[in-house]
Amino acid sequence: MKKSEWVPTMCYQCKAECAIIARVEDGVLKEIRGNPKARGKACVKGMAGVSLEYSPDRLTYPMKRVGERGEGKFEKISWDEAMDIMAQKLNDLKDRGDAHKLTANFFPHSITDPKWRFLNAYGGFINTALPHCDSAKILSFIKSMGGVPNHHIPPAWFTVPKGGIMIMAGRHAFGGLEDAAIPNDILDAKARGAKLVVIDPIFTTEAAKADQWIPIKPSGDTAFFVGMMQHIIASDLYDKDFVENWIREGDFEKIKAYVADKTPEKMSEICDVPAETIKQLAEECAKAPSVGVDSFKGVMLGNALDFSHAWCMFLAITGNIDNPGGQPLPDLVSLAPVEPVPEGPDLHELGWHRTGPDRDKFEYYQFIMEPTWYEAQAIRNGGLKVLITSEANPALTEMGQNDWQDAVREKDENGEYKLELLVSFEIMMSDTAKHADLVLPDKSYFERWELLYMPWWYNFGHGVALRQPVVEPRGECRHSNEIFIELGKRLVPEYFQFEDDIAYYDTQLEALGLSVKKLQEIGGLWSPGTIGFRKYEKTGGFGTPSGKIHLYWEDLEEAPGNQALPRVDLAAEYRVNVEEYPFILISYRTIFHSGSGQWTHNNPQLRDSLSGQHENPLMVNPATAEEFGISQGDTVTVESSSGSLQVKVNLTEGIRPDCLGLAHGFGSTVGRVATVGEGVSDNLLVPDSGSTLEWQDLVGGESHVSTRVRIVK
Ligand SMILES: Nc1nc2c(c(=O)[nH]1)N[C@H]1C(S)=C(S)[C@@H](COP(=O)(O)OP(=O)(O)OC[C@H]3O[C@@H](n4cnc5c(=O)[nH]c(N)nc54)[C@H](O)[C@@H]3O)O[C@H]1N2
Ligand SMILES: Nc1nc2c(c(=O)[nH]1)N[C@H]1C(S)=C(S)[C@@H](COP(=O)(O)OP(=O)(O)OC[C@H]3O[C@@H](n4cnc5c(=O)[nH]c(N)nc54)[C@H](O)[C@@H]3O)O[C@H]1N2
Ligand code: SF4
Ligand SMILES: [Mo]
Repeated sequence: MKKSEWVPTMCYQCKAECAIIARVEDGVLKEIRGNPKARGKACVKGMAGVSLEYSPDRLTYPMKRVGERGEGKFEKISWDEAMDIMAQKLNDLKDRGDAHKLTANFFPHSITDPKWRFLNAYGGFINTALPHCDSAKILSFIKSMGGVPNHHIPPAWFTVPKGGIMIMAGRHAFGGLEDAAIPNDILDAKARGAKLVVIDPIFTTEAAKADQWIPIKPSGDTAFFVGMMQHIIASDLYDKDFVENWIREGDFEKIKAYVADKTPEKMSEICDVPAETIKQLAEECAKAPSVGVDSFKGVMLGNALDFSHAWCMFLAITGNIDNPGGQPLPDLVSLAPVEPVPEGPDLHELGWHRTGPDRDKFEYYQFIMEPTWYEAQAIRNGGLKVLITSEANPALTEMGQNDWQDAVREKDENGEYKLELLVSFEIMMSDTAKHADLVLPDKSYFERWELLYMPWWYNFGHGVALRQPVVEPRGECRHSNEIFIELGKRLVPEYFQFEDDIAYYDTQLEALGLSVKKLQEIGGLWSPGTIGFRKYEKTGGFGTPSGKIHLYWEDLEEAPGNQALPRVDLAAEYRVNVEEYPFILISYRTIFHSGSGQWTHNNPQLRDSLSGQHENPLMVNPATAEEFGISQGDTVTVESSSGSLQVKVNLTEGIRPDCLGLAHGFGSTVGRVATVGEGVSDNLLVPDSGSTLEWQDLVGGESHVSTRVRIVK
């Protein structure tokens, strides 16, 4: 009889990090399923994790670059040599007084991740795509409610009552998962009698399941929600109790005056949704027992901050905050600090903007900048000397991908690379690793310990979760956390007095009466067991200075364009090229792939043309195709102001005629599967932040989602 067991752990085939169970037979990983203790779902990527674990593309030993950057020529080295190269360079940088010129492009699994601790202790800083993807949203919730309810946490769909309304406004919840359980939670709520409304220029999988699909014009969401508010207030349908008791005195009057002339008819002209539809949904929302709104990347063109602001206003005037089916606020538990806690450098004092250069210019730019754009800039102006990437793929991640690659290869007058050291922790060779000086083989998520602590995450119920090794590591793989703890012991030992990662997590878990071992014994998942609705009633208010909800942002009166109240139409800022570039390119996610990364784009199961997604043809509406004389399967050239690419056409009614759609993340140039798979990188078309900086500063968003393009047959 073979020894077979199911081990609970946490998936990492995408950044949702769902709870899974892994079947291991005689030390070999065989099968993955959702963990029944966490509502039991794993998506297709999660189940394809076995292919990742045993992929022949896995990196298994450290390597040093021997050719030029980007050539992809490496030789095997020892971990000792790799550690020495890093320690020497970092010591040197610190001696020069330039510790803040270390940047790490990471994905932190916990707000107390050991890698992040190292950065704070050493004096470098983190630069990650993760919080910048919805920083406008986070900022809005902090300003309005004094809390961070909504990073990757949507409304708790499993709490929606009968008659409740679920609105996805630029949220592809069945494809860009935040938890594999969410699609089921939404469908279960529908089965209980809740209504699903999808506002999206694309007929997504959730639109197919929706009671109502509203194909909005991209970037029209602020106008849409403001139009609904006007109608609700004018019809005296707002939640008077909530408004009176919980909105700061004076703010509601300001909103009333602000929306007065923003009628559904007027807003309809901006968002291209009939006024009747705006009114109908407004009335339904005002009368429903609950309304939950979820949005993510869909708000990123143009009105990111304005939309997030309008979204908070809408929730507040309809009384949908911290109620079942509405917008939950986090019920935070804290881990114990590991003393002494490093403070991190004061970047503002160093003359830097929050996460980038030019503090003065970006006084009001409150967001985390697009990491790759910032990196390219900082390499060129001498602000970035050592870059370490882990679980990120900046060579393909973002708009202006080629500019990042060029900057990394740029040399000074002495023929030395301007970026002195580039280190890539990876599981497989990637386009980023191809440019690195050191390529370090990380342990996969089946091989390492990790404490996941993002208290507002949907999936772990506002608690902690344990990732544990289920199989032996491949080759010489070591976990990046182990490496950073070792570097910490060498470079900043006063902050790394604990023995190893387990000891670090044990200290943190003491605050919850847990340890790694205890957490393991109870199945790896712990939560306080409550979502805790209407906590503000018990605690006497919100985390804002007044304890009430702030909907008028007086501190932004002086910001460019006055951002104290949402601006409904920023079209002028982004429609500059409207005649030249008549279409809006929509980049969206698919259930089969994660980001731009190797983990799924190089997985044979997920790249299969029948059971996965092999390529990303361009979505074109048949009416548009007819106008241009384009047929199914044709290859067309798509051009933007910053680039062009050739792509196969897929005709579909499921997209607005003024939009073109492209699934994000394709375009890898390395790996056995990725290089034979078809597909193009949308980021070849998306201009980098630098080219849209002025309006980004105004709107607080990034141009990931929608770019102005044209078709050339
Ligand atoms: N499978 C998978 N899951 C993932 C990820 C992944 O790469 N793959 N990535 C994770 C990460 S990092 C993130 S940030 C989330 C992102 O999660 P989502 O934001 O839900 O993912 P996208 O598919 O990019 O969704 C954007 C949706 O907005 C629509 N849209 C575009 N412009 C507009 C607009 O102006 N208005 C409206 N109303 N809709 C618009 C698009 O058509 C698309 O359906 O997904 C996470 N989950
Ligand atoms: N055009 C366009 N661009 C976008 C977006 C979009 O919607 N459209 N979305 C943006 C958003 S919201 C985000 S968050 C960013 C995400 O962009 P990134 O943060 O760069 O993430 P990924 O592209 O998913 O790359 C993750 C990398 O980590 C590697 N990896 C996987 N597992 C491990 C591991 O265990 N250890 C190590 N060391 N490495 C591992 C993978 O192989 C992969 O190369 O992309 C952004 N870029
Ligand atoms: S959504 Fe799928 S791939 Fe992502 S963590 Fe969950 S199961 Fe894994
Ligand atoms: Mo993201």
